[in-house]
Amino acid sequence: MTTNSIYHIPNLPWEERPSTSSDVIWRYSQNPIIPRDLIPSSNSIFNSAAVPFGAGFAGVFRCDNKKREMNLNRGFSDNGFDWRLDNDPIEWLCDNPEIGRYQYRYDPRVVWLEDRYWVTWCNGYHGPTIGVGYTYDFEQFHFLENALLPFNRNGVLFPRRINDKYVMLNRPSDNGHTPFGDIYLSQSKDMIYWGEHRYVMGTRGGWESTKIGAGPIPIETAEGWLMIYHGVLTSCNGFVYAFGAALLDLDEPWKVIRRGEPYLLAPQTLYECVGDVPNVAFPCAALYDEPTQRIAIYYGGADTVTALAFCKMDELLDWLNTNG
Ligand code: BMA
Repeated sequence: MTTNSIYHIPNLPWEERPSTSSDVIWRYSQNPIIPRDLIPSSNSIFNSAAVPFGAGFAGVFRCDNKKREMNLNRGFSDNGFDWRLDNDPIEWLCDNPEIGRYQYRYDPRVVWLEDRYWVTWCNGYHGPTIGVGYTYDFEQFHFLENALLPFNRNGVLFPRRINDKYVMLNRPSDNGHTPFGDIYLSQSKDMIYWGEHRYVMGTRGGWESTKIGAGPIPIETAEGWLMIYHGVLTSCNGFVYAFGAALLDLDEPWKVIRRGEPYLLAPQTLYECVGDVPNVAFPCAALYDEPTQRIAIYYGGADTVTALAFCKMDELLDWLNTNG
């Protein structure tokens, strides 16, 4: 057992597995937790990240507005289920106007790392790349740099340095809807200059045959880093986004120890199958309470709403053993 305090969240949002289910993962019965119109400005609120903050929770939310601009809004919650979001997007403080200029921002991830909350997102800079910023207090947000050259998406930081380097999963892509994509990892001494790129894993058949991308911040366990990731298949009706899990080596996290063959969760409910982009379940955050083994996963449904799913770490590791 690690004693990392980031894995002690006694007030983690939780609902027991329904008696009718024997699946390793189950959806919250009151999904979606965030409707598309929670704030007056929003067209849709999805693919968003939550972290413990103070006595409750804070988050960075993907809010596409009614002009269909993609941007990031701040939110707070007492219980992790009911959220209050700002109607206006976060204004990022940035010393460099060339970098700070807004083109688009989406799919945020947030992690507590050493002394602050780091935020990464898909940032428009002559094409999609990975924006890196931070906040100490969810009041002021600082935009540091773009980590990588376009085109890249799904930049996800590990919650601690590994071998004295910051580590970021990412997914090289194209300027459009990207009909390919494997997960890579990049390393940095300072969060600005990224290199020592390593290949982590690529597409396989079925639900993850077209492209894959890291989802929530990886969770450290005694057996390895638990990486929840999305996988995409191309049907005759377009892309279908599901998510699954793999275990990465603790010291050399580009080495895959185990990888689940079936998906964990695929779009099957109305709010996952119907919306602005049908058939999308897209996870961006997972909260873990080690004493109870509980995991709460925040995911976007159909590029329209935000939903929650639950599982238990010990059961998920068993599932990876038997299904990997
Ligand atoms: C990806 C990203 C996600 C989105 C998904 C499905 O390329 O744009 O934000 O959820 O497509 O549209």
